[in-house]
Amino acid sequence: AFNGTWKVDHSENYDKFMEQMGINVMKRKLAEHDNLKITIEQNGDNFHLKESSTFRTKDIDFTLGVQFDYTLADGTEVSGTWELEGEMLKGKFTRKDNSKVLTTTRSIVGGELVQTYNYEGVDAKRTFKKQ
Ligand code: MYR
Repeated sequence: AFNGTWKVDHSENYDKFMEQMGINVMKRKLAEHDNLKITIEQNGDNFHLKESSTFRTKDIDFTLGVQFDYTLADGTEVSGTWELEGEMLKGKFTRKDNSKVLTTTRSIVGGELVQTYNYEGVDAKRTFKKQ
């Protein structure tokens, strides 16, 4: 269900979320228009993602329930896992610099991919359309 190429369509409260993450206003302005595109290939518990945005292109491999390292577009390093709960992917990632936790989910809602984000009490959401 997650397989395919997904292009960001709109974001809600993403600026506030990034502000809570400690990202400065200039980077936030750029990130708001990052044209993020994610290609997802799921094979059982294994995922291969291609991320592309105005910041970078990146390949990501992870297995459900297995911890991996990831660097956010602003350089923040995190480590954590994705798990599947029902139809929803739930991610829990810990920042390496301050040990605080970022949680995120991905789910398909009405044919769109919805990703939610939470960090220190601030929620955001980005909606992606299938290409
Ligand atoms: C992935 O599945 O895409 C890789 C792991 C994702 C970890 C959490 C992503 C949160 C992104 C928040 C961006 C904050 C602004 C730089």
